[in-house]
Amino acid sequence: MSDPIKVFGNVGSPYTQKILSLLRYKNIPYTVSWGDVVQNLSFLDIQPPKPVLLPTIVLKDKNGSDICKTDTTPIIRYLEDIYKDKSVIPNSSVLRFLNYLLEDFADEWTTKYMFHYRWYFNEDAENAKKMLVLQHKIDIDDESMNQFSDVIADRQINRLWVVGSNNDTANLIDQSYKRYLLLMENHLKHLPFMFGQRPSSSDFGLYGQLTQLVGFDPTPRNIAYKNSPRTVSWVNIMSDLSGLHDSGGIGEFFGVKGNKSDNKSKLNYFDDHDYGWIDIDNIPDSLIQIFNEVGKVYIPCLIANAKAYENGDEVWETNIDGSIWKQKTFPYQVKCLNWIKDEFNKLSANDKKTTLDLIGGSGCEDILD
Ligand SMILES: N[C@@H](CCC(=O)N[C@@H](CS)C(=O)NCC(=O)O)C(=O)O
Repeated sequence: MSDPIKVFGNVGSPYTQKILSLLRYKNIPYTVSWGDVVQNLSFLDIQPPKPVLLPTIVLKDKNGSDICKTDTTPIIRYLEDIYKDKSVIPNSSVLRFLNYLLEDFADEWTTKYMFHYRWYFNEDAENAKKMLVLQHKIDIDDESMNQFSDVIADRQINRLWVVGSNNDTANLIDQSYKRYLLLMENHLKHLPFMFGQRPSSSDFGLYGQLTQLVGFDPTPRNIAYKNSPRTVSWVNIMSDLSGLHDSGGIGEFFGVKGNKSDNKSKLNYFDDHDYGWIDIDNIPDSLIQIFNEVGKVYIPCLIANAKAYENGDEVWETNIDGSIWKQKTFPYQVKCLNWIKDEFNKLSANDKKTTLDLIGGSGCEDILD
């Protein structure tokens, strides 16, 4: 067996949870080190990446040397090349693009829910600041815990404006989160995953943020339990999909009707064939509705942010869904926008048309030309 992949991250980091769940699903051996990434890397004589992000993953290259990687979206594509079984990237180029866009929405927009609820309300901030210290060192004394908690809370609360959480945007974030939960509730009535009977990389992205929203911070947890029991259960299921393969899992386990033997023999996610993905001629409306939310809230941000970056403006504001959205210009999200466009431009003219027929009118088309 190849050396386990080393994951360095935190329990309270949604992107760490995203990658760990994906590694479990793909049955890729790993070890995880919780806590201070730089310190943990130093124990192994591994140089930290620049910038250090959670998670940082370390794997062996072909020559057996350690390579350090950050940023889950490219990491997942890198792993797909090495570990071909149980692919999380749909074969159909149209679905592949939609999955890319949804993963980006998960990583860059639903993380705004996460960061906002964690630090905006006092009750959540009081919870988070203690938990984040305790997850680093469970046996820390109370005085030190309180000291470190205050340092963490100060740092993070001061960064709320970076993600666009402030008094002007709080209501919009809250409304978008509640709509998103209802959209998930509705979609999960029809399908167990975003793009069918098997999880895609966007499922893991959405899951990562939801681990925190549903399992860590009191305010969004209460909202989720009230508004979407299916999302809450989905998060628990998503946490470990290591057995979802071959004839296990979906049939009896998920209660899918028509458990015929010919069906069963197709339940094979080990090879990268098409089984389990939705058919692009038969995309459920519940999925299209999710893209309506992407187009309503996230796409205007990407556009305004890129414009501000081009003009050298440090902050920008725009109108989203009838409300003002204000935030700091974020160079990384200019890259996100360009990567989405690159993915779209990889499509044939026909596939571009199919994509636009599916999500045209959502607002997503504003960045796809
Ligand atoms: N796009 C990155 C985002 C990773 C990220 O931003 N992680 C957060 C923690 S959840 C982080 O490391 N923030 C920098 C910091 O806390 O200093 C990914 O997908 O991995």
